[in-house]
Amino acid sequence: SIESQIPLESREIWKKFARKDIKTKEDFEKDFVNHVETSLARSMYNCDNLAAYQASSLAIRDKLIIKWNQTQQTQTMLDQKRVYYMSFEFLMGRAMDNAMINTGLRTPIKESVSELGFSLEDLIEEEPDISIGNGGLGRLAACYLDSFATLNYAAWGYGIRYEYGIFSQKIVNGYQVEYPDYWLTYSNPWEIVRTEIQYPVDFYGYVEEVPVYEGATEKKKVWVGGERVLALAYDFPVPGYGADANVNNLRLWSARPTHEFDFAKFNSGEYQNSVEAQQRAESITAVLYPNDNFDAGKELRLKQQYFWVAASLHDIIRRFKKSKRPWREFPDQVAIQLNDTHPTLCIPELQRVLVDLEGLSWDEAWKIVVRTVGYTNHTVMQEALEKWPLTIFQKLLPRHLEIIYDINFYFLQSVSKKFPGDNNLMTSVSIIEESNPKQVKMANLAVIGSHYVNGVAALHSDLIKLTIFKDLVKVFGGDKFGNVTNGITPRRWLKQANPKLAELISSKLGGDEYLSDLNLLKNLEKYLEDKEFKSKWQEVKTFNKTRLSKLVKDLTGYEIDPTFLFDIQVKRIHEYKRQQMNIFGVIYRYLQLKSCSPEERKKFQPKVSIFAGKAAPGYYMAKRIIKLINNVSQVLNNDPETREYLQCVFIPDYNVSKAEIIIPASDISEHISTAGTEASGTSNMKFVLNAGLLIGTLDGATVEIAREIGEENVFLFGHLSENVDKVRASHLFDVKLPSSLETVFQAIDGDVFGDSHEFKPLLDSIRHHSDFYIVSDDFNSYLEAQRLIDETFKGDHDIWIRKCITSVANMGFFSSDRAVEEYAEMIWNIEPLSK
Ligand code: T68
Repeated sequence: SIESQIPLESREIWKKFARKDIKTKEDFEKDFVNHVETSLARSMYNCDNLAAYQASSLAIRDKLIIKWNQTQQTQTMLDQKRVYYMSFEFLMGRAMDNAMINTGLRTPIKESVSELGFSLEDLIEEEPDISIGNGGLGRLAACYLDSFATLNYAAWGYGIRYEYGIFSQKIVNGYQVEYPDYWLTYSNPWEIVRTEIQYPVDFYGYVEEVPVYEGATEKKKVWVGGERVLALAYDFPVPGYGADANVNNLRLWSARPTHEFDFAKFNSGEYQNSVEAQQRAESITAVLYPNDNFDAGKELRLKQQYFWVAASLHDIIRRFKKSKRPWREFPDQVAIQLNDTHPTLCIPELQRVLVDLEGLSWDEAWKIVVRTVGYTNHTVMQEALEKWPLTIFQKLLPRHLEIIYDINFYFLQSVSKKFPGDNNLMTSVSIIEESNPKQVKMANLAVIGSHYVNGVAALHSDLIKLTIFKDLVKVFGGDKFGNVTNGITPRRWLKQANPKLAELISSKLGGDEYLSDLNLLKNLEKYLEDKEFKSKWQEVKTFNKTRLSKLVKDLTGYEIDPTFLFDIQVKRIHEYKRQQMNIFGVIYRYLQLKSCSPEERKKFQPKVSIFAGKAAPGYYMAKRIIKLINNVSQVLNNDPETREYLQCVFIPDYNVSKAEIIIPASDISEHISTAGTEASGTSNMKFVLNAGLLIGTLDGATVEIAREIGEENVFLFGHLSENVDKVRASHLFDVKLPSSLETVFQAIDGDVFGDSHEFKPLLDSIRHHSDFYIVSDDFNSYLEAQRLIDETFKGDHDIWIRKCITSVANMGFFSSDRAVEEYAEMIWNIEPLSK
């Protein structure tokens, strides 16, 4: 039973007035008006869309909280193992629509809202995205939270409540301009501040030797922090899918100054600094670093990481201690999953707490740490692997650095026993890189300090064993390394993003069950010959393309034609993702059209190339790519000779809620990274699930998508991952452009798309700087795949639709429910909560 301070005789009254669940329209309306009048201090005379959105959210949130409380009570009572998903980023998108869908209340609330004088669609538009993430990694975490709750796992997310999420992007004269994303402007009805949950977190200071107990001669090391801040908890309810589903928790930490501070430790010179530092406390959680797949190595980022890790572990340990179990049972009660290396400090921090504070022996503690922690890797690219200069580490976390040295010492000792004299191996597996400056290699620490390491798609998981972790595989054996292919939640990425398709599918499959058992989609194959079904399928696509056209008009002013083939590439802008190759392809097509007679042009499949995505503010090349896309758009969309056949648009400020409109509208989407560079990709899954086909390289999860839906349904091209090194080496000193690409470059050099100087670095990186991403090698094969797409799309349209239906029918594997179940079974060793 759960402890309570309420005397038994008082409990009846509590029960009598326990908050009732929203069941009917009337319940909702009552709560809505109540929130307008009290929580918002407004009335029917000054309730605008924003207030109505907030009141609706508060009413729905109340409902979630009731369930949330029940879920937490059940979890505490059952005292089963819990999972803590540590992610530095959660790209949640909007909460309200999702909450209505998952609880099954969307239809009654829509009616209520309309009876109250509003349109639900308008209210949904009032909600800012929760964009505290960069891209795939953050969105993956959000999909997994949805699956945890839906599948009834006792699993929490832990992250940071950044006040500024990923910047919002405007396009000015074709250039990206960044604006701050202050998503908390109108307060956030979805969060609950837990003023009672605050933990101190220390930084800087020094390490001291003190007696193990008072008066003892034996000494132990302890850390005396120099600067202290408070971590304050904010909770976000995460509803599972289904009327009776659980509501899980996402806990985000916010930094606050503290007043209990040991000034005595400081001389007067440091006093000033320490007070200033106090005032700077809040800056720790002020802003999300806007880089994806790149390690910027800034001290403030390490500070963010420790702040978050220390607060989360404190919380986890407090909860564990309530059960009064011995420490050795910690790994039976707690699983901690590291979403990339960002939370790797969990390893030395847990070791520190166990040894320095709880008095366990080093070996006992280390066993517990390793059994508790699992690590997910999301990249093989060198520039994305986190490394911290020892100097920064030493200053900020002096005791942790010592612990890391000790971890490394014992580890290397065991390595040298097994592989005596193999110095190269020792250098490669060491946590410390003997570079100048010396650095802590977080990926090595993560592998050494966890019991299992997984990649995020089959190809990627094989690659990490052959590249960055090759030598660690020698030491630990291959069994420590495995794969969990990423997945996406069909609740948001089908039902919410594409209600028309979801409805059509439900009508055939006899209900919504497929949304929680995605393999049921397989039954759609029965309708491959059903004419009426196929024509409805086409209607849905046209509806979604029209919906996107409206958005494009609103955001860019360009009018695109829904009868064109929609060819879409939306993701962070990165050279390895090769948006440059896509735009070169568009230019090639344009030049072809220009050189044709008007009669010949009519043979072309009309097409619009749609781009969206943010470039990291400091990523010069990525920003040039955006500028080129915008310049090309301007030329193409204003060329009366060709615009009936080819258009191009760049949609500004790509985010989750825009993705929900963009993805369902695709005929073709592009996943064209240099083979071996994209760990998985997840938008590839979203596009296929929304009845679009892919053009792609054999990279990341696209390999498995082709396996599941049939290679004949994917337009594959380009060099294979195993050949990329060889291809690269072949033009280390001299790149030969194919004539197709040469023509494109000539047009750009000839100022056809504006001042060519702006694009010179982009072209030079290919023609003069050895073309690292092998654009020149893959270009013709890419054009050939595009030609095949045109031919297929223009040909018998029934064939196209059958491909789409077959593809959707075979997407069951890519549900995040499947992915989460694999983690639970293979890595966490937990079962869903028994109800
Ligand atoms: C992505 N990684 C992978 N990183 O690129 C993508 N990096 O292939 C994969 O599908 C996805 O993770 C999910 O597994 C990222 O999104 C980042 O955003 C990131 C952020 C900070 C530092 C480094």
